[in-house]
Amino acid sequence: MTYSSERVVVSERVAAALRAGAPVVALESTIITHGLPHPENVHAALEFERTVADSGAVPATIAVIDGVCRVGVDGGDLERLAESESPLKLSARDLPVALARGASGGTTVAATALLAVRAGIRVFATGGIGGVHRHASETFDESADLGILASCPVTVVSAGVKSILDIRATLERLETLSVTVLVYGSHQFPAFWLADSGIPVDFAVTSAGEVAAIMHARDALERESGILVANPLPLAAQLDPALHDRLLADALAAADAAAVSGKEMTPFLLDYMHTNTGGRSVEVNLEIVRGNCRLAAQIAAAYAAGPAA
Ligand code: PSU
Ligand code: MN
Repeated sequence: MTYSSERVVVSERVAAALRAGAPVVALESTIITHGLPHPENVHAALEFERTVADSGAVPATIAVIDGVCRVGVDGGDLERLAESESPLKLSARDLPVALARGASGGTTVAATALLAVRAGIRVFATGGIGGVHRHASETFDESADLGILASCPVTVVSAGVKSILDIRATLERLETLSVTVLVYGSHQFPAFWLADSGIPVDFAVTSAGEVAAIMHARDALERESGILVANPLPLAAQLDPALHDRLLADALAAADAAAVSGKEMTPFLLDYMHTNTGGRSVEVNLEIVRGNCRLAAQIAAAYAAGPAA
C-alpha cells in the first residue's frame, strides 16, 4: 500500500510502480547534499536514478523539499537541493522539525529508510551507511542509521562503511541490533574505498535471488528488522591502499585539530578525503554507488517476483 499525505508525498511514477508490484529502489539524498562535492553531486544524483532505471527498477530518491517528504523527488528539486549553499542534513529525529518549519534537506540513511518503508519500498541503495565512529567509547558517536536499520524491514545495499569509522565496532553493533549482514561475492566485509576491510563475516551471497529469498524468509518470520547487503567494489577499482591509509590518518588528525564533532563529523572527513585525493576518491565513490544501484535493482526485481514456491 502506498502512503501519501500532505507531509509525505509519493510521486506518481513511484506510486504507480508500487501499485503494480514493480521493483522500486529508494535512494538517499544526504550523499548528494553532504557526501559528494559540488558539482559532481548534481550529476551524480541524476545518474544514480538512471542507473537504477537502466537496471530494471523505478528509482525513488527521497528528500525533504519545503517541508514535504518527497518519495521520488523530481529532477528540478533534486538539482536545487544539490546546489543549495548550506543544505540541512536530516536524520530521523530531524524530520519533524524540518516538516514543521517548511525546510528542505538531504535525508540520511536513517531518515530515508523510515520514509521508504512507510511508502512500501523495501530496497534501498546508497554508498556507505553511517556507523560507529572511532573513539565512540568516549564520544558515544554512533550513527542513528544503525538503530533505524534494526527496526525497518528494508534491505540496504552499501559498500559497507567507510574506514573513517570503526568498522569492527560497527559490525558488533549490527550484531547486537540483530541486523542481518550479507556480503555480496565475498566473505570479507568491505571498507568502502577498499574492497576488503580485513574483517570476515558469516554470510556471503552470490546472487540477487539469494538476497530476495532471505528477505522473504525474514517476512515469513514477521521480523521488522533490516538487512545490510555489503557490496565490495572490484579490487581493480579500489583506491590505492597506501594513499587511502595516509589520507585517512591526515583526515582524522584534521578533524581532531578542528575540534569537529556530532553530525558535522562524517561530512568533514568525507570532504577532507575528497579534496585531498585530487578527485580520485570521488571517482571511486561514484563507481561504488553505481554498482550498488545495479545490485539493488536486481534485488528489488527478484523480491518483487515473490517467494519461491
Ligand atoms: N557515509 C558515506 N557517505 C555519506 C554518508 C555516510 O560514506 O554520504 C551520509 C549518509 O547519508 C549517512 C549519514 O546516513 O552520512 C550518516 O551520518 P551520521 O554519522 O551523522 O549519522
Ligand atoms: Mn553522529
